[in-house]
Amino acid sequence: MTLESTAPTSAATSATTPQRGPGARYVGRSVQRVEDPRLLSGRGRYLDDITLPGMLHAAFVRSPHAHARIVAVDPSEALALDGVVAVYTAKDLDWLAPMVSTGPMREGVVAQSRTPLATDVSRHVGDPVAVVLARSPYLAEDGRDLVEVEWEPLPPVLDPLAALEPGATLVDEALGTNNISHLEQSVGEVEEAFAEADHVTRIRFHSGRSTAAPIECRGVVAEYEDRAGGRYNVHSSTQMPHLLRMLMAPVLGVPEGRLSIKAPDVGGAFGLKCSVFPEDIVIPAVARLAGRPVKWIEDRWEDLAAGVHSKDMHCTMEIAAKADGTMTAFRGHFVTDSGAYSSIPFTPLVDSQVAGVYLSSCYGVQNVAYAVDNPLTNKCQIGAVRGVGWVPGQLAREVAIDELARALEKDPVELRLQNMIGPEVYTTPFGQTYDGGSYTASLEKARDSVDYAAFRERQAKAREEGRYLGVGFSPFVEPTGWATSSAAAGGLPNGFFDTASVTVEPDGSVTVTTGLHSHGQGHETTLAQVTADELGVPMESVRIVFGDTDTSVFGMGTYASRSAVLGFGSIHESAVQVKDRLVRLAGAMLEADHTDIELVDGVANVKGVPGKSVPLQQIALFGYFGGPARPDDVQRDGLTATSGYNPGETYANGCGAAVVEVDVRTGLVTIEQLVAVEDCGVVLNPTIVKGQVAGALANGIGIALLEDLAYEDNGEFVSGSLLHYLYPSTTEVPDLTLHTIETPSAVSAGGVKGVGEAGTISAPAAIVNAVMDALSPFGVVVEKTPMTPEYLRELLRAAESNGSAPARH
Ligand code: SMO
Repeated sequence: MTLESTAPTSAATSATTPQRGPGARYVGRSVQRVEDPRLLSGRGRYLDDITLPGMLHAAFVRSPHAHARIVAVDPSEALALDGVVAVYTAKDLDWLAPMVSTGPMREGVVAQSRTPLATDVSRHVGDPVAVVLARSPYLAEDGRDLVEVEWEPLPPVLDPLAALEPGATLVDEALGTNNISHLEQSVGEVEEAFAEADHVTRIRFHSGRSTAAPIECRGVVAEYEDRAGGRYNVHSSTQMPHLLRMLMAPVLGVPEGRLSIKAPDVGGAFGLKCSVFPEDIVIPAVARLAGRPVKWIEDRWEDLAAGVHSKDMHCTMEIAAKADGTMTAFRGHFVTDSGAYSSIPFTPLVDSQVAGVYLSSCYGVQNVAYAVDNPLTNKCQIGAVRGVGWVPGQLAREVAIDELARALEKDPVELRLQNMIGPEVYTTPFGQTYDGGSYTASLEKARDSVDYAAFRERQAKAREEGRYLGVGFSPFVEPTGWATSSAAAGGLPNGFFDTASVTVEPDGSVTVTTGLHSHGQGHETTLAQVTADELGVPMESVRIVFGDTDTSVFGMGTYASRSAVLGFGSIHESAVQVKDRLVRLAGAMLEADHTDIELVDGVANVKGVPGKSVPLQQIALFGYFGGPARPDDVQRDGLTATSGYNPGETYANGCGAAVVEVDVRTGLVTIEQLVAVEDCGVVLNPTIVKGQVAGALANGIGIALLEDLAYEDNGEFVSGSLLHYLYPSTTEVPDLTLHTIETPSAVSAGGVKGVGEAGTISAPAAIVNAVMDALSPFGVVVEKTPMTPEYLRELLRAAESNGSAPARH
């Protein structure tokens, strides 16, 4: 894997942006990850490492049917098994409030209520209906198999388009509709643009059903302290401890002060762990009923069948264009096959709506319209997973642009460059304001990385030999740094921000607490880099504390590629206050004006006066115990400052490119080269960015070629193991070519943008376009992911039988 950095572009800088100054020694460097000695040597403390005294183990009885009435549940045989302690059903949990998604948080969404255990009807394979508690996880599973459920199968709703038809069977009768939300938005003169177009391209694309499948599945360990009004202590593998507490407390019927959420080391999350799941509620509730701590660790079947699924979207995309290639209008319809329950808190709109609102991406098209629908079906719920609906939206638009290029006989790279916005701050037709980016530069860089001109020659030569090579490009914009303005621009009327608390302890070491959470990203490293630079202290003296609602300041958690931006900003806002106190203390100690003090490597120096210095440890001690000579705010607040941060909209951008070969006899796609050009603004740590991008690209390969959560025609789920749900391994991930361009954000502290989802957004469309390019002699039209060998052979066979295929070699 190669990583090459390109000089920062100067397109977007701002006087209000604190840039890297002379004291900045860590940001921008590939500092080794602080957490790795712990995580790589097996000393991480994950959920399953937590054992509480007297703890019981839980196993869930789940529906084998897509849609069925629960006639009766008989636990007697399970209860007779030695070691089984209790079996609970929905009746035992009738004191809980319903889980509601999520009318109040989003306008235009039907609020759906559910109970954490199904009461009368189960709505997808894997829907939990009862829970067994036992002395060991093995006995709990044995007990689970002995619970007798009498089912009455109901007709399943499996086709999302049919689910939208009047008179369709309802997945949730209480709602009176299958459609969680229908939204439309249109800006400019869309109808006119299509009427006046020289050419209209219209495609259909179905992006397949995939999920995160993190190495560590989900889990919950909970206890209930039955004293002083009662309190729940819950350990959860979550990405967002405080929001989980906020959303769980009303269901459990306690104030937030009587619910603690602790998220230990988390072995991968990718968005999957920022939903609230039935098990999050059931485990603490039954711990209370049983009077003993309870642990539940999800198995892989449960993860795949009953976690969250993602990206199952039926897209229609239309482009209006002039004969010279100018694109004049985009129109998209995005139908998410939403599953049986509206996920909490983000709802299935986390896929469909974001495909719509960012439809114009990095193109200057001014007439844009979209509609979204979110039909419920008897499948697993759709929720947040890396790249969310940006991935299907990107696929629909970029595949359509390649189709337009073929129709107009234009080069797909030139066509894109012709229609792209410039590098400066830009407001889209739907009102998102991009903070500057390297839109054309990253496409040009990707083009050069695949040696485009030479590739076309190689491709022509290979075709003569009966080998089919193709190249595809996928420039993208990634919304990052989710805060109030970016959420509003993305269609969520909720305020998001984040907080950090920075403390210089009496010995000069530094403690930072944050409500962000790290589940592999390396926050213990990057946020320490930021803190060390801000305060002028050695990184080794900084400790980043997170993942516990009892000890960390309130925060919104980590998802939506937000933590670099929110972490940098909130630490910056807090650290400047603490640093101001430190230099004034040092000024008093050194009898110098505080404006002449600089803090470097944990020592305060008087600028230009060699030898006149005092170490931070002495300053801190003086700060806490130095008596009346100290500034007033130090006497009052010590050396702690807590500040929030709420940046403007922050958008990363870049471009993916893929070179593939398709074996037309087998339909197998081999990726020869996969390129990512990433512009996430100022890079905090190149190694960590490289890791994020490499992982995201692998994820994108999976979406393009392999990952498919499949249901049979009767709604049976058939992808319940990693033998059936394939994700890419070393044999499918080629040597990756990674480039970075740094366009500092015009709005965020430090010029930082996020990077967590970029490769997952760009890679699938690049790979689909490359496959279509390879197969263009056959006139094959790819209309879905994953592009399995079976699917491509089907298309090729159809092309052969209607005579459009070239002669076989
Ligand atoms: S799907 Mo991400 O953690 O917002």
